[in-house]
Amino acid sequence: MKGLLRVLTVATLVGLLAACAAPAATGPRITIQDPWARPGAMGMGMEHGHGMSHGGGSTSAVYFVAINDGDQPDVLIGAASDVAEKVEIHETKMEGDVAKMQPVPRVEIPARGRVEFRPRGLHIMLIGLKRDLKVGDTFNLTLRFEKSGEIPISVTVKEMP
Ligand SMILES: [Cu+2]
Repeated sequence: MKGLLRVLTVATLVGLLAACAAPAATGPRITIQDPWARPGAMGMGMEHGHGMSHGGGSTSAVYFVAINDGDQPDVLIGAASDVAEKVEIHETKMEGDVAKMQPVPRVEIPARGRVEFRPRGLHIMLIGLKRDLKVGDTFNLTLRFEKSGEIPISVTVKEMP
């Protein structure tokens, strides 16, 4: 009886230790590196967020590198900013010689991985700018992740490289 009790106690202790250690060791850990946006001007007239290019009009696009140091994936599911009427996750794809943008509902950031948002690839589209975005300006953008929740970032406006 005494032996059985001891085994049970040890088993309970091991179980408790595992339960305590688990939450700290698992989960995604997202950081956003070098967020920047191309310049854009507040515009009147029609939206052309889904045109052939990012040139002109009242749109801009935000680029960065999403890094996940955690041991579980996370998923970017949306973004918001005060500087635009609409903020969407987009991807540019080549169809023959034509670059086409399309909205993307989810972007997975793999465990211990990274995803680059860059010109001619994934980007955060700002549609219907409410103010001019000039080189050197900064503005706030909030990225929404499935597990990590909202991550606010400060974006700097830069000339397209
Ligand atoms: Cu776009």
